[in-house]
Amino acid sequence: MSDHVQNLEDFDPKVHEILEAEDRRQGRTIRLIASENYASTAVRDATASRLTNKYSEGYPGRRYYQGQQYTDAIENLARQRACDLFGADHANVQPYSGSPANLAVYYALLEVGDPILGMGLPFGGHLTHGWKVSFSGRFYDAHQYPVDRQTERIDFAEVRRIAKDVEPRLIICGASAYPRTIDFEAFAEIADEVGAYLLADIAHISGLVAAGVHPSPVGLADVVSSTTHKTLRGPRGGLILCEEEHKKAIDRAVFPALQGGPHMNAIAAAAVAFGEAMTKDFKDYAGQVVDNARALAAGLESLGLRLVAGGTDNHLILVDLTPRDMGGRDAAVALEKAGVVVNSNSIPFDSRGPFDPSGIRIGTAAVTTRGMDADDMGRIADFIGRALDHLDDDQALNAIAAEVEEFCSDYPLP
Ligand code: DSN
Repeated sequence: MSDHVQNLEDFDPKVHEILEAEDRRQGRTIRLIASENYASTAVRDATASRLTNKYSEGYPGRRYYQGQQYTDAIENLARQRACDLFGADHANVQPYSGSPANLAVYYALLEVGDPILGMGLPFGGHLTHGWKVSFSGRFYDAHQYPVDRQTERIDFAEVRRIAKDVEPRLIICGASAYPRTIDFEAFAEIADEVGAYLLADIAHISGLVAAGVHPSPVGLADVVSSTTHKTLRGPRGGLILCEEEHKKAIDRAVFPALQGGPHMNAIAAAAVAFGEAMTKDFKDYAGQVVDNARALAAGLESLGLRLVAGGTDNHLILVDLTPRDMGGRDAAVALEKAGVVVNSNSIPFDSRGPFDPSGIRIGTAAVTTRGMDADDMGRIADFIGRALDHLDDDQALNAIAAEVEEFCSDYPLP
């Protein structure tokens, strides 16, 4: 057998060993990173398919290389399922991930230098919503809306005031760290009043939207962007949904303007994930994600922790550690030692810097996939509370990690 056809373990034991170790890490720890999930075996099978070998620049029926009988079939299926799942007119399933999807939307709708208005990164927005270090803050005249200082929720009077002032060509709603329901109707009204396009970036909540446990922006926003791997539980990838009117501009922006060959194996896996998301099991799953987030939020509050915006309506909780006199980074490092994996995160009006902010962000999409329920959230809150009480005590943190591993062994990875 030539080296080329040997399996991974035989050919490259080093890589194999690292991947096995990652599997064990994922299995023995509690995954609370709000943007992560566990894709199904079916999704991973499609990701590993031989479509990874194929180039297919263009779109179904109009490709630049031969041999597209099955790429066309798979991309058409993915597009149709995405449209059916979200009730959209058109879907582009080629973006490599969420940031390239947003870049394509900007490219399609704007000229360089146009004013845009998005949620500030420190208030829960994404880098690509106009933050200064991203293309969106450099190539456009980017303005940002905050959340209200008291309620830590979006203040639509303030969004409207800023929108009237800066007259953006595009308003971006959606967030990476906002625990409350997003009122897409209110954003659409403001966009309409100021003559702006509206982009809803639902990367975090697309699984909840697909399942009907969060309101949908489809039909309200001109364009909707998403990743496919967060609450939607697919492969890593991006998705753009739009009205018929923007279809040509969006498709041209993705290819040929910004991308070359689409990753057809990821598109096949996205088709599988869209199919999964149409099932009753997925609807039940998404409802449980929200129930679990509420249960975990209640558990954390009962430990005396302060939650940004007073709790959660979705899959995500932001904990403000300022009253505990600790930074988010120290907390995240200690939690990881205890087997609980989160990320440190800025909170609204954070007095600390982005590398060591005042909060941690917690999400329930992944633990719910493993089958954990609201009672289990009580156990998880307890692990978190004890780890935060023993920030510098490695022995105590190791002991919690052993308990976490035992707890996780009841919930095998998909
Ligand atoms: N990195 C993603 C998140 O964690 O929210 C956003 O791109």
